[in-house]
Formats: sequence, C-alpha cells, structure tokens
Amino acid sequence: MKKSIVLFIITCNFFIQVQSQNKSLTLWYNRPAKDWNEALPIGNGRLGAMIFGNVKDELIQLNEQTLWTGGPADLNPNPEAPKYLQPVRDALFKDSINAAVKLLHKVQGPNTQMYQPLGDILIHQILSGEATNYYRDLNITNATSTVKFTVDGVEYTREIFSSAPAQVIVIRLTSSKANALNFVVDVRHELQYQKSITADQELLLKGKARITNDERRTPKPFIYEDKDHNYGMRFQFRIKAVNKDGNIAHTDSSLIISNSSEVLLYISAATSFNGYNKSPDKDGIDENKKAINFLNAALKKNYVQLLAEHVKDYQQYFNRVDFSLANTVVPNIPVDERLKKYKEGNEDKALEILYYQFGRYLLISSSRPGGLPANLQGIWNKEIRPSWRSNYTTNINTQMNYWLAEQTNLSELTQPLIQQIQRWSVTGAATAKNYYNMHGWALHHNSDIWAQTNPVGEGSGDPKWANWALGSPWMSQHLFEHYRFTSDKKYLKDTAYPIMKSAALFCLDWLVEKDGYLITAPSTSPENVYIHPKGYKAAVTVASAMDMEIIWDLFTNIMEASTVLGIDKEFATLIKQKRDKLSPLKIGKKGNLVEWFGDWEDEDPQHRHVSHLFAAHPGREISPLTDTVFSNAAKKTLEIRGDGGTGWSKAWKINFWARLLDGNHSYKMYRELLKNSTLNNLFDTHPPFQIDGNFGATAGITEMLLQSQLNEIQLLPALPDAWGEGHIKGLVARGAFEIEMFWKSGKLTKAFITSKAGNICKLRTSENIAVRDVKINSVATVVNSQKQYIHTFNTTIGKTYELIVQ
Ligand code: FUC
Repeated sequence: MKKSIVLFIITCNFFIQVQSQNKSLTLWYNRPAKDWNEALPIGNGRLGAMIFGNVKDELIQLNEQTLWTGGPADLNPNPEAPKYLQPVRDALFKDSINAAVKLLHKVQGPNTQMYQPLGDILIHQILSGEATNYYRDLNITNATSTVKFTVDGVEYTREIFSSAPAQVIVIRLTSSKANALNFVVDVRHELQYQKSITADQELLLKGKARITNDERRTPKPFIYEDKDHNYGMRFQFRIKAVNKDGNIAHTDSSLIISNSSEVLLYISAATSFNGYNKSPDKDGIDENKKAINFLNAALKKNYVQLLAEHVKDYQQYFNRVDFSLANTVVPNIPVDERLKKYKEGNEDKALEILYYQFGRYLLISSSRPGGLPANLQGIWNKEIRPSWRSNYTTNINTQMNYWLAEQTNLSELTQPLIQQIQRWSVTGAATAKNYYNMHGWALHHNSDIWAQTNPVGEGSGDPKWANWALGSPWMSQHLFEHYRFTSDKKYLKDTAYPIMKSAALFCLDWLVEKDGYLITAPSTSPENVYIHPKGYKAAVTVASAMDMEIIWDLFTNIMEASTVLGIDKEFATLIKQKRDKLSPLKIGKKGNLVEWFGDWEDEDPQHRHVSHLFAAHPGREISPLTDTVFSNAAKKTLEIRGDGGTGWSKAWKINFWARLLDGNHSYKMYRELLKNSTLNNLFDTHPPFQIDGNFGATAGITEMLLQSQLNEIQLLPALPDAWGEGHIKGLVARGAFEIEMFWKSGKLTKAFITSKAGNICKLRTSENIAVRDVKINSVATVVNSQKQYIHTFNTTIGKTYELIVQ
C-alpha cells in the first residue's frame, strides 16, 4: 500500500516535470493563425507543411523540398565572358570604376530557379455552432502539432506530424463524442494542375512546375515548356482517408467524410526530380510510383505505430541538447502574447530557450541526410514567386543556415550541404573555366537545386551581389569544419580535401599581384557601397577585407588538413607562401577594421552585412585571445554598424559579440532579434520570413556558451549576466568533444567532457580546475589583464571526464 502511494507520488512528480518540460518547449496559441506568418511549420526534411489551425476551413499548405522551377543549369551560358576579365582589371587599376561595372555586366549569366509550393489541403469541417476552448500548438519535443476546440459540447482534435521514417504526413482527426466528425477534404494549387480520385479512393493533385523563373516585381506568364521541348518538373500529392467508423464518399475531386469518430489522413508526395544534372521531365523519376510506394507502406501502419517511429526518429537528434536556466518560469499564456510582452521589454528566459531549441527543431525538420540543404526558407514556402526565389544565397545566408549544426550536436544534418558542395564543385569547375578560364571551382552569390554557380544578373545585375565570386572558399570552410568537429580523417581525405584544394586552385588563379601583395580584382564586400574620397559611390573595388579573410581561411585550412593527413606538403608550402603575401587587414582612422581597399566611408554606415568581420566569425583570424589590435578594431566596427539590421544581420551580430567575448552585447542582440525580427510563429523575419536568422541565432547563443575555433575549448566564454545560473548538455566542441556544463553566479561550477575521438583535450578557463582521476597540465596566462588557465590532458575514446572547479 505504502509502496504504491510512493510510486504514485513519484509518477505524479515525473508527470508534472514532463508536462512542464513539454509546455516550455511548445509554441501554443488560443486562436487560429491570422496568416501564414502565424501558421506552424512541420517537416521531415523533404515534406513540409504550414498548419493554420482554422476551425471550419482548415488550411494546410504543403511543400516538397525538390520542387523547383527549371531544369539543369546551362554550364556555359556566356562564352564571351572570359575576354572581359582583363579589361575589368585594367579599368579597376586605372580607377575607372564605372567602366569596370559596365564590363562586369558582361560577365553575368542567367538568374537561378525558384523553390515552389506543393499545394494546399483544405479541410472543410461541418460544425453547427461556434468553437470554444480553442487551442493549437507545435510541440518541439516530439515534432507534433495539435489543434483542439469544442463545439456543442464535443471536443474535436487534429494531430499532425511529418514522419521521416514513413516519408508521409499524417493527420489524425478525432471527436470526443462518437460519430461527430463530418468534413470535406479538398486540394488546390496556383499553377496548372488536375485533381482526381484514384481507383484506391485517394484524392490526387498532379501538377507541373514552370520551366522558367521570374521576379515577384516583374512576373512573366507561366511557361511550362522551353524551346527545346523540355517540360518542367512533375509533382503530385495524394491523400488517403482511413476511418474507424462512419462513411467515406467522394465527389470527382474531393473526399467526404461523415459520421466518424476518428479519421486518419495519410499524405504522400513526390516530384520527378532525378538529380541536379538530369532533365526533371525527360529523365525524371516516376513520381507516381514514389508517392504510391510511400503511401502503401505507411498504410500498413496505424497511427500509434507511425507516431512512435516518428517521435523516436526525431528525438534521436532533438534530445541531444538540453538547455535550462535557473528561476525560469514558463508563463501560462500563448506564445504570441509572450512575444508581445517581450517586445514591450519584459523578461522571458523560457522564450529565449524555446527560440534556441526552435532553431534546432527547424534544422531537423528541413535538412535530412539524403536530401537538399535548407534554403532561404528552409523548406517552407507558399509563394510561386518567393522572395529571393527562396534559393541558396551564398554570400552569407546558406552558410548561416548551417552554423548551428555541428555545435548543437546535429552533425549528420550537414550532409545535405556537403553533398551540395560536391555538386557545386562540379558545376563550379565549368563556371571557373567558362567565365574566367581558371582552374578549380567557383561559386557566385546565388544557387539552386540545379547547383547553378555562374554570376547571375543577366547582364544588368548590380555587381555588388551578382559578381561576388568567393563562394567556393567560403563553402570549403564548412567542409573543413565538419572534420574539425568530428575528427573524421577518412572524410577529410576522401571528401573534403580534394574539393578544398580545387577551391584553392581557383583562388590562386583569381589572385593578382599588386604592389607586392596578392589581391582580388574585381572585388566587392557583399552588398555594401563605399564613398570614394574622390566623391563617387561604388561597390566594386579590389581586395575587400572579406575577400582576403575568406582566402586566408581556406589557405589556413588547407595547411592544417595537409598536416593532419600527412599529404600534399609541397602544395601546402605554396599555399603558405601565398597566404603570407595576401593583402593585409588594416585599421582605419575611426579605429575600425577597414572594409574596402582604402579606408573609405560607407554609403550606409549601418549596412546589414558586416562582411569584413568574417575573420572574427565564422572565421578565426581575429580573436581577442590571439590579438587585441584587430579584435578592438572589430569591436569598433560593430559599434559603428549599430545594433539594427535584418533578422539574419542581428543573428550574425550575436555571433560576433560572442566571439569578441562580450556576452552582454551578444545577449542584447538576441533580445533585439526577438523583439524586432521575430514573427508570431517564431520564424525569423528579414522581412519577410527568412530562416537564416533562426539558425544564426541558435549558433550565436551556442557561441556565448562554448567556443573552440582556436583549437582549444572555452567554457562559458561570453556568458551574459542575465543567464547567471544554468545548465547545458550536449554541445559539441572541435576535436569531437561533447560537453555538459553547470554554472552559478556567472561561474562554471561543474562540467563533463566526453571524448568522441580520443584527441588531446585543451581547455581554456577562467577558473583553475582539476579533472577527476586524471593528471592534467595547467598553465596560467593573462588575457586582457584577466587571469586564465590553459589545461591539457590525454583522453580515451568514449570516456567522460569530470571537471572539478577549484
Ligand atoms: C542577401 C542579403 C539580403 C537577403 C538576400 C536573400 O542578398 O543582402 O538582405 O538576405 O540575401
């Protein structure tokens, strides 16, 4: 008897804990979404949906990751391009910037293709009265969304998730009173489509993507076939209703469910996409078969089985990181109201944790092995002419999408990016050759599912974005970082190094010597404009700081990779010689880091891009730990740039301030992002919605808590005062170490380090520490007149080490 009471109390306690944990990681609301920016996203990497939660006319907007306009990129669309490079350089060296710009227009090519919506599902529920007790949520601990309301004393519930193991979206509709469910399921699309009912009573929507792209501002008529009779990508989604009781009937284009108590809707979808270099029409896969196979396999499972395998699959990623702050109360009000209060200046640490974990949720839901990288909107887009084509923008945005992946223990989810980089290294080799007659591979600022790499702009694009050419060295950083976090030498040797080397070959060709230095020409600093001392405004120059920093980063990584692998010594020596000759970083008259070739004023001193601080983040050339001259200049630059900007710009600034070890300013930027660049569904907004800010913020917060870019692990390097006491588990440091930390009054109190690769562990701490049962070597040092310690100790694979703070 006693035992069972104790058990009961323990169970209750546990339940309460689980409940509050769930609630703290749940976005919930007491009204349906007013618009798309309030709808809730689910996704399994490939299939995404935005759920509005309307009572009578539910709208579920669908996406399939591979549905894009167009077909394989033309790899030589501008055969005349190479002849303009030398004249561009000559013009630049003569300070004839206008002439250089005109010539650069001639070095452009087609714009990229656009990511497309898959269509809408409409569930028209027949209800006699008004709804009360309305509730809708997205629980990011199990990646499931629920809508609930009561009409005439009957509670109606809809649960929905997108399953990676089953590759379908599942919706369960239930009513608390038997046989009370009556609804019609319909579908629609903005493009040309047909809908029908199949022999298996599935509601099927089939459509075709356009073969051309256009702009929101200058829409072109829909074109489904090009001059060579290539059609655009085929796509479809199909819905099968399975009822526990009641009836399922249909018209010729909708499903009619009546008098049911429980109905499952299985949604399967596919496109004919068959790889970046194959026609999605003539060489497309059989999308019919693909969608049917997923559907038939899923139909063999019931809701409980599908949910269980979905949750297990999702949690294998999500549960790796647990973050909590002391004295955190989860207000019992909807997230939109919390956000409103936050915008008014209220504290809400639980919201800060929710947003942090939401970034991880979004990556798990939009970037899965075997799929494509998350685009500007992850996988969630309702527009047939989305902003910036919802493409891959590679002068900051695509990279920012992946900053969080390794450090928040989602290393596998970088695979889509790594595979896209492999494709870029192929198409980009053609671009390097066909546009510049150079070796290696080049990637400019925009790309798409077809791995297009040419400078876009079609002859009239502004070179400040169109002709930026350093995508290949920047993307190579992601290749090397995957190695640095995993210590996977086989991957480094077989996959990363050859592509990094090829990017370096492009850089070697791209650099020119001027006054004893190696410089880039043409050069831009995305997407800023300078005012030349002679009075003119321009964006094109030579040797922007960012160009030099990105190339420095790649060359440094090549040198390290060659040492680690014990290969290619001669090449590494050459690369070192070239690195030493790169045009150096400069300090300006305002104490700033110089962005341009000269210390010129900016047209917009608070421009959203802060490209020249690449060296501080995501690079590692500038750090207050290695040099205070440039890190102070970086700080000055940030002060001049201010704390505004688009969502992603604020997110980048969280990272910068953390790297400059100013946790309070980092935190300020986080608050700015939440206050001024966050939609009610917690999507980041540029505006409009752009997912990079979500991902970049999660990365930035992680940088506040853990850094390792200098090959030493810094615990709590930029902890803000507001987060004085807390705990985080599961972060990953370079060298393949998994970290758990506890802190109180702003100081580390305990930590556990698990060695995943058996590397030597090098730690930098402000406190003196010991490691339980391990002999460590500790050296005291002074940084910025503060005492610090560097500790080193050997580790064994799989072993966890306990740090004792003395
Ligand atoms: C870059 C930025 C814009 C926007 C676009 C997708 O061009 O300058 O602000 O984020 O990418």
